[in-house]
Amino acid sequence: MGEQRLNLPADFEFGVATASYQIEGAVHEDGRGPSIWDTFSHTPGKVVHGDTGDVACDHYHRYAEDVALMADLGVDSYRLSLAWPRIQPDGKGPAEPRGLAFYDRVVDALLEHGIQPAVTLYHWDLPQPLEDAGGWRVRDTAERFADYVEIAQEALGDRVTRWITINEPFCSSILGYATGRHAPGAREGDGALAAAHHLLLGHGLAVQRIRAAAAHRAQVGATLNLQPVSAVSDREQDRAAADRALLLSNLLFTDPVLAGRYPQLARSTYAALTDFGWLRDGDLEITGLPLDFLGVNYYFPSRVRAAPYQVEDPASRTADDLGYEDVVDSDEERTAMGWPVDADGLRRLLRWLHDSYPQLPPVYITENGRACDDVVAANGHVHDPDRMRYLENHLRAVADATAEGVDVRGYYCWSLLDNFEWAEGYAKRFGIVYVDYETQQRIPKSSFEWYQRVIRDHRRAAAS
Ligand code: IFM
Repeated sequence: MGEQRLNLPADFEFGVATASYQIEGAVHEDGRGPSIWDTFSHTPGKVVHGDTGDVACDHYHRYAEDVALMADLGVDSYRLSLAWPRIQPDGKGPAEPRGLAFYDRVVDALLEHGIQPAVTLYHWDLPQPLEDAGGWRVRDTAERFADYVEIAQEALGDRVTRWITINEPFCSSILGYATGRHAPGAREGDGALAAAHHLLLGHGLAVQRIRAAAAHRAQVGATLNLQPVSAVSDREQDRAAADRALLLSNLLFTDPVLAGRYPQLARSTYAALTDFGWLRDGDLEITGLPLDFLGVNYYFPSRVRAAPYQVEDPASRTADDLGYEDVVDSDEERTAMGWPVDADGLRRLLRWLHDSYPQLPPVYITENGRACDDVVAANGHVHDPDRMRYLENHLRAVADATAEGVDVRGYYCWSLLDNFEWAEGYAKRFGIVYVDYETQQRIPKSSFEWYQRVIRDHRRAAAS
């Protein structure tokens, strides 16, 4: 592995990513308020083994050790997220200085090691009081989000120059409000579509606030999780099913953000569920504000065939009930999550973005990685060749896309640490650093050493 050079641009950036609720723990400390994930994870039956983020990786107390690990790894940038309920425990009102002070410490520690922070403002931990008032279904949450973003920008904007407004609005809206797999666990039609819209509106309002306040011009973007989508056959019903899958996984988000529109297919597909009453004049100019970059999270592609709807009456369906199902061949490699492995899917996705959106800004891969059933061997090592191969092949796919003309500026591996994998709890490990949750010991896996070499070799080659 790694004998052949990765043909990435000389100034290509390498990073790692995490998110607040997945690693921080300390949920009752320093004035932090409850988030929807505290509520959800403490609800019996929602998370595997009843796991919660109460302690997670205890990063709140061990951040210095984790930053030192990143320095050793040699990354250019670290993508972290801020917990809104640490900064505004009720989701509105004055800032909690102790919450801001924690992120001050983290940002300063990163900069001391020459690591650029890339800060995600919303990675799913909505303050519970805002959910009690309607959550992302209501427009007010987008306005509250913009206020919180302004507080964060004022506190950290002198040092943070890369902001990611929202992470994976598909998950926050569709998994949160349609399938019920994620917090807040709702199963709705119009509510889920309204949530998607208000997340994107919140994103646009955040872009405006950051640009208005930034002393120097900060880079601002959003992170979308996207998939290349194909039909299993040329049959008309499978091709139509693939169109609906593309709508739900990509177009509902890429069109408003990259083209300031909703696709016609959204109107026809969801005609029985919604009258788009939540869409106001001027909203799409805000969701579609030009961005400095697009963050793309890629894990696996979608291959679909037509399937029966779960609910007969179109007006009573949830927003994800679109009459298709994903197909994975029995001989395809899968990760510990059950997700198919297809590195070229990342190249195809990047090409699709490039070909579909003339206004596509530069792209950062803000997440990519895989879960493996990692174990600590008798000699204390964690050997994860499947992850190394996965990461290498996906980096090669990025290089292929850049060779085809897509402007990709960097890559963040998901994740630095094993962590709380949402509804899967601690059962799935994505880290390049193993976390022993009993002792909180960190053990860099062989993929950590591999990534370290990739970064070092790239720097050497770029300098020569
Ligand atoms: O752990 C998540 C992350 O929070 C968002 N993107 C996908 C990852 C793996 O499921």
